[in-house]
Amino acid sequence: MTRSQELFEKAGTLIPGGVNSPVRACKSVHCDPLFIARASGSKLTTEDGAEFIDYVMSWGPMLLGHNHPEVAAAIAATAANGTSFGAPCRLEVELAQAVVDAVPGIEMVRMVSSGTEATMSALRLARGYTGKNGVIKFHGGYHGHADAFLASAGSGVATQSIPGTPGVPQDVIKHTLLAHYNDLEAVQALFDAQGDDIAAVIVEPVAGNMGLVLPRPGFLEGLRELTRKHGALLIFDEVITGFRVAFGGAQAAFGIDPDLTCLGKIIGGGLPVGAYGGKREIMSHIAPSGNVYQAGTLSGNPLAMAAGLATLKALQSKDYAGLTARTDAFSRELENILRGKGAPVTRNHIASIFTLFFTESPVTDFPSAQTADGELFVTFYQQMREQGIYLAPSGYECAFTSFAHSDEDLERTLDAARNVRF
Ligand code: KE4
Repeated sequence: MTRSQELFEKAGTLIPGGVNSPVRACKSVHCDPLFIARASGSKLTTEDGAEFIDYVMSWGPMLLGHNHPEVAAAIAATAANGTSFGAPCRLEVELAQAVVDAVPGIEMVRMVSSGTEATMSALRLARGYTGKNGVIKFHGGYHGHADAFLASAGSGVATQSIPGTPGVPQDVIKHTLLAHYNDLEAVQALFDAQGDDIAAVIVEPVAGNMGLVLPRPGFLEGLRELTRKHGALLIFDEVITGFRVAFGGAQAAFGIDPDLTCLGKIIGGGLPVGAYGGKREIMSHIAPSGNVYQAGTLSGNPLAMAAGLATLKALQSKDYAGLTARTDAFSRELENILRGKGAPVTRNHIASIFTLFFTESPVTDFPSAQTADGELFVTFYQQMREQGIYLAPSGYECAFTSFAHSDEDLERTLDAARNVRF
C-alpha cells in the first residue's frame, strides 16, 4: 500500500468519503486520491515522494504557482503578529482597496471566507435590495453549495451526478429558475413569465464548472439589458475568472458592468478568502450600514488578507497576454495530439484556462458538454496521471496553467499525451 492509500483508508473512517470536498475523491475517474505533502511552482509532491506537473492549481487560486516566495513571506511575517483578532485590521483595508482599484464593477467590497459565502451573501443582498425572491442560474453553473444554487449545478454536483438537490427544501428551490448557458431567449421567457419577482441573474461570465464554456457574443450584454429592464441585479460569479481572465476579471475583459461581483480563489492566494462587492448604493444595504445581515468570524483574517495582497501585488507585473498565448498554443497542440489518436476532441480556451472535451460537437452549454465521452476522459486522466501529469479528476472541471509553468513542463505534458493509448 502507498502512503496515500494508507491515509485515504484512515481518512475514510473519519471524514465522509475520506475528503473534505467531494470532487477530490477522484470517484468518477476510478482512482484513489493522491495525498499531497508539498507544492512549489507548477509541481505537487505526494506523501510517497512522487512529483506531478499540476493543472488543477488548487482549483484556480495558484495563478502565481504554488508557494510563491512573496506570498509565503507575507504569510509568515503576518503570522508573527498573531493569526486572528476578531477586530478590524489594516490588511483588510489594503486588500479592499486593491480589489476596488482592480475590478471595474466594485465600488465597495465585503470579505468572507469562501466563494460559497460570497455568492450566498450576494444573492441575499440582491433579494433584500430588490424585495424580490427569484434567482436565475444556468444549467451546469456552479456557485458553491448554498441551498439556492444546488439546482442543476456543475462542478462536483455534475461530476457526481447528484440528482436534484437532496437536503434542500422544495420551498427554497422553487425560487431558483433555470436556463441553459448562452440561451438568451430562455432568460427572456423567464422574465416575461416571472420578471416582477426576479431579484437577480447569477452567471459565471466564463463558465468553468461544466468544463470551460465561453459566452457567445451578445449573451452577457443581453443579460445586462434584461436585468436592467426588469429591475433585477446582474451578479457576476468571478470566483474562477476574477484576476485570471484578466487582472480586472472577465468584466474588464468583456466590458460588462455587473451590479454585484463574487470573488474567491486567487484573491486569497491559497488561503480561505471570498468576497462580494459592487455598486456603493447596493452594498450600503449590508449590515451594519444597512439591514441585510451577513457576518463571519474569520472574515478579513489577517493571514488571508496578507496572502491575497501579496498575490495581487505580484500579479500586477505579470504578462497575462504571454501566458494566454502559451496556454493557447499548448492546449491546441494537446488537442492535435489526441485527435491524431482518433479521439473526438473539442477545445475551449481563454486566458490560462482550457478544457478538452472528448466530443466532436462544439461545447456551448451543459447539454453539449454532456455529449463528451466519459470513458475516453477516464483513460486520458489515468494514463496522464501514471506519467506524472495531475489533471482535474472530472470532465466538468477546467485545466489551469500558471505563471510558474515552464516550457519544459508543457513539453513534458505533450510528450505524456503522445504516449496515451485509447
Ligand atoms: P468555494 O465555496 O468552493 O470556495 O467556491 C465556490 C465556487 C463559487 N463559484 C464558482 C464559479 C466556483 O468555481 C466555485 C468553486 N469551484 C470548485 C471547482 N470548480 C471548487 C472545488 C471544490 O468544490 O472542491
